Amino acid sequence: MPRTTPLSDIRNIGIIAHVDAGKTTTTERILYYTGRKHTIIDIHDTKDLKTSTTTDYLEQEQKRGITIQSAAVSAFWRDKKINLIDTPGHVDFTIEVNRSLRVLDGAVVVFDGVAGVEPQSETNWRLADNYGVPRICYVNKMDRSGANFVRCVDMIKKRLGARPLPVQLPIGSEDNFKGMIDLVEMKALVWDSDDKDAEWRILDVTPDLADKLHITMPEDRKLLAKADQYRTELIDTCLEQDDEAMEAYLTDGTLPSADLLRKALRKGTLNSAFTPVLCGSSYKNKGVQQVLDAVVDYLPAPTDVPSIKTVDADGEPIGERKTSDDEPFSALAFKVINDAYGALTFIRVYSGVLTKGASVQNSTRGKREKIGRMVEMFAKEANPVEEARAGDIIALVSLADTETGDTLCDAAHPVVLERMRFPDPVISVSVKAKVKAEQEKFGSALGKMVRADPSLHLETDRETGQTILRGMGELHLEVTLDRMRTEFGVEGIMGEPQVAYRETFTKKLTEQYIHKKQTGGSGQFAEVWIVFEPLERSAGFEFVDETVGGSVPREFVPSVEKGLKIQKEDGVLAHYPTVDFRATLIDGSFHDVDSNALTFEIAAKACFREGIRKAGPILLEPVMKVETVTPGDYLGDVIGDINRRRGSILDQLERGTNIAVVANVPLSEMFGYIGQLRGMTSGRASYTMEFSHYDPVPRNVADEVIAEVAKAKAAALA
Ligand SMILES: Nc1nc2c(ncn2[C@@H]2O[C@H](COP(=O)(O)OP(=O)(O)OP(=O)(O)O)[C@@H](O)[C@H]2O)c(=O)[nH]1
Ligand SMILES: [Mg+2]
Repeated sequence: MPRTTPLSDIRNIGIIAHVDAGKTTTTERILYYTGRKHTIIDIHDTKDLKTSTTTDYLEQEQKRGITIQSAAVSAFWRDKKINLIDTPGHVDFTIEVNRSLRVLDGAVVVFDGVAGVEPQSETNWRLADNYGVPRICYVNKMDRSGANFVRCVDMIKKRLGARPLPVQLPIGSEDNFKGMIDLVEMKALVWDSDDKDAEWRILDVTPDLADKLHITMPEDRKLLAKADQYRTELIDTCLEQDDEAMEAYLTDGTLPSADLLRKALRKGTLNSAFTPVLCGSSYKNKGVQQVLDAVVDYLPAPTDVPSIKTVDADGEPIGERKTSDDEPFSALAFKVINDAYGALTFIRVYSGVLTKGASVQNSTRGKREKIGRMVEMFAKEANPVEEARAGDIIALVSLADTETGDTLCDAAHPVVLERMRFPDPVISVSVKAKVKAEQEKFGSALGKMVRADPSLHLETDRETGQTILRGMGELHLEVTLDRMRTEFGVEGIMGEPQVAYRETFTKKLTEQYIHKKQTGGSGQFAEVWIVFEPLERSAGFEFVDETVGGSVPREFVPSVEKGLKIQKEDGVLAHYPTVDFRATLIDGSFHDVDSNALTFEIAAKACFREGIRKAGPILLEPVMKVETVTPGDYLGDVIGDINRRRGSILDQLERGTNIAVVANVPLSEMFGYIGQLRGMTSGRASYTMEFSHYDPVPRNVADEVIAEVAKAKAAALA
């Protein structure tokens, strides 16, 4: 089967932004204007679950009115095939933006015309920088009260350190937003109604435009009066991209044609010399078709971006694979989901052709995969396809071993493609099935959720045996459990975030214990002498036998060790495990009849309990290495807050326009940090943390912890 859409006619793009900027609203319009659907559903009409937008089809998305997982759709515009991924803006689901940007060629960055550049737009912008994704900016919500195009462009420059280049100017704003001046054609596009089917009129940009259209706000009129100035800036910037046009302009003042300008805009966008900025109101159906034009005109086809890098076992680049049907097959699995069709593995094909029934190599895992059903996804709808070619994004049904981030390739020409990077989960809770009988079903569903989401981690707590789920934030964990209910029919419950304390002691001492009991005829007897000494942090537990002359018979020494091992797990202060010490058995005595393995085990346990109580026992707590990235304005507040959390500052580093504060902070003080940090910095700071080491808990804090554990124990026994 020959190729149906030439590679140059494909646009693989993502829509990225801060939460609520209007990505899904815009996507919904794109599908309408390209004829992929006949009605438009608005976000606020989906809460009763009776209807949903095309891309926010999950129950959790409908109810909360936010996007949680990215969804792929495709549409044709001016004979170009646009494959589009609508991504979430909430920080907890950042993995979805991350993996989308990894496989997309270009992006539309949406801004709320009132709020401008928000934290998640900043984070996503940097992600796009990392992946080298060319983008265009769309200042949406121009109809909202307080919308300000110029301020937004200014923030793109200052906060993102980008070079924004307006290719449109809004005509009016708020209630009086009428359309925009197309600075490339130098024409005014004017809508007379908010109706989704309203056509725009095309007017000349004349000095009386503002009067004619009843634009009254001074700011809006001022901007229109500057149209020529903006047009000049556009032309000058475009000429930088085109030597010939520059030459013509300099010799006889020839102004470049609109077509020439568009070509230069495309070139400059692809090499990230600048970022074109458009404006509109998706909700009021103004400017969306123009965004589609810009996607076609300025964003890259798969062949316009650098070839995908291939890497060695250490992830170091060793070569590249050209985007072409004629190269051997290679693709990257960037997402696995579980749905009605079973496990679906989304892949982006970088080279070659994949046909149904083929056998390919998973070069990341060294396994073979047989390609069964292949589908093109349209949000939740799967449409079977027979083959996929370079540049395509499709899903494979029921692969055996392929996980997110794996490379699939022609076994005769194996390559591993550049890896994906995942964020580290920072919050953990214990989880279990609501109904005990469903624990197994719960476990298997949880396994599937974790497989689909690399920003979730699952582990079993060694001490409590509890299942611990780690994720990006509370919403992330909450949504994960709720999706298990709707997608796998099993309900779970979540515990409070917990800190794993430990115990140790500070003094070396020798303890003697005699276990002696006389019950009727037979008795129990064992005597042990044990030296307890503290060791350095992380040394764990050591047992040494130094007895001589059979004071403790050889066969009973392991019983002493066993007794200590059991007892040390139940520390003398608050029942936490005791760590970092050595116990040396130096002496003892026995009775021919009354001594046995059990009596020595009992004696060792008691010896530990009695001894450690006198050895200056202390509580240890996990300390996290925390890195908080904040704009300089909030540095003082951030540091003050870390100090209040018993933290110690290790370092301050420059991070672009921000400062990274590196500190050690006890884990117990980190609960609720994200909320406090966001509040303190208007949401502009972020943090990550990882385990560093255990440290003694200060006396007053330890007393509280010990009292609390005692209270909980008492409550459990009552
Ligand atoms: N006034 C106005 N409201 C808009 C516009 N575009 C979107 N909205 C509203 O903004 C809210 C959020 O829109 P969404 O499309 O869900 O935003 P999103 O960027 O997809 O949000 P997330 O996916 O959760 O990050 C909804 O209530 C929309 O109706 C606009 O142009 N004007
Ligand atoms: Mg959305």
